[in-house]
Amino acid sequence: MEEWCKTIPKIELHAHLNGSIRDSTLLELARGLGEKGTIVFSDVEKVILKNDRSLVEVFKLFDLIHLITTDHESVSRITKEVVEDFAAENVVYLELRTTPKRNDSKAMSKESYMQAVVEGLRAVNNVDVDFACKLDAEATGNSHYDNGRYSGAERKKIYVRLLLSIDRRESTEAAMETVKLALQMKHLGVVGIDLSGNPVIGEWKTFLPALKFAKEQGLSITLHSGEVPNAEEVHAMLDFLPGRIGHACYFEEDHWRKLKSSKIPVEICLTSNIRTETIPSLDVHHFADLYSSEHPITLCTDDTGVFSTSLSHEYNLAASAFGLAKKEMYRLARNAVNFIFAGSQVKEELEEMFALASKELEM
Ligand code: 6MZ
Repeated sequence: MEEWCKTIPKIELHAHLNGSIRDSTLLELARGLGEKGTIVFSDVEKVILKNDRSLVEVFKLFDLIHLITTDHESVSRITKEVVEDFAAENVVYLELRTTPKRNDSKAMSKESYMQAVVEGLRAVNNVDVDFACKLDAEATGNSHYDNGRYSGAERKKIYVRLLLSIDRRESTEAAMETVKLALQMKHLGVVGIDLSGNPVIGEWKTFLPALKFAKEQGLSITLHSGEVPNAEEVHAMLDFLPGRIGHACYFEEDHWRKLKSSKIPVEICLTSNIRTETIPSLDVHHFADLYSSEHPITLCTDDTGVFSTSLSHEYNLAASAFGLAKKEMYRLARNAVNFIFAGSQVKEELEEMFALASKELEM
């Protein structure tokens, strides 16, 4: 089944760039810093290779990852590799999110950080990357799936769109700076804003002005919601009516009611939730209830590197944990087209590609 899950076209809507770094790349970059004496490699190696981490430890690991990766060259390299890795397992549309960062010691601004991400997209060469937003009228429509194969003979194609993350550690001004940068970068495939970071830090009211502004300006919004118990914040987030929400682990009865009536799609990250113990086991995961009540959901990886997972693995996990057959898995994958933040032209091309794929897939 995992092999089959690899062959189906898939859509990834919740992947953090630095959380998706390859272990081998992280170790190589860390070794380099160890040789320069910036870090003690043997200490860092233990942290990187440790597999089970609580939510608190995950955020400590992110601080370490950022220490190792925040220079322009590494950001470009990681972006290139992450896109290649998703494409290799037949992800056909990737919404990649990342937190624009300043690093004065490397003369890095939020803008130059994002330029490095775009350089990384341009550097991908073993798959065609469609990342710059075309206006519908300008779209060429020369889909790479015209020959009746969605993968295989011709070069593969992956659509990549970017979401700029606001870290919950940031101030209102810093959040606003990120939104303005997103607006400036629309022509480079930035389609929205994400709110993420350590869920025990920061307050909703700090980010709200920037998120409101983003919405008014036509950016799509996704919010990490309910990663820790915070009933009031979850209500405020649902009232905001974001385009999607991520996780929804600590939701209470009235949150579920509100979520279901508003039909906000949920990005489900099974392995991440289990590893960080925000959900005790898959048999009590909210996937089952949302799936059976036909609420819009999409399977995602969150952080392939940090949680040693892949989107195919997440699909396989869902199939076995919730007893879903191939047809149902295919439908789940295809349904995600409805929740992407890119425009109607991309949606149509993806629909067409899924239709072609269904003729070839054994189901
Ligand atoms: C909340 C998360 C996260 O932005 O440097 N991030 N935020 N919950 C999660 N679930 C475990 N996983 C990742 O990628 C890493 C950053 O993404 C957010 C955190 O802010 C983390 O520092 P970028 O590319």
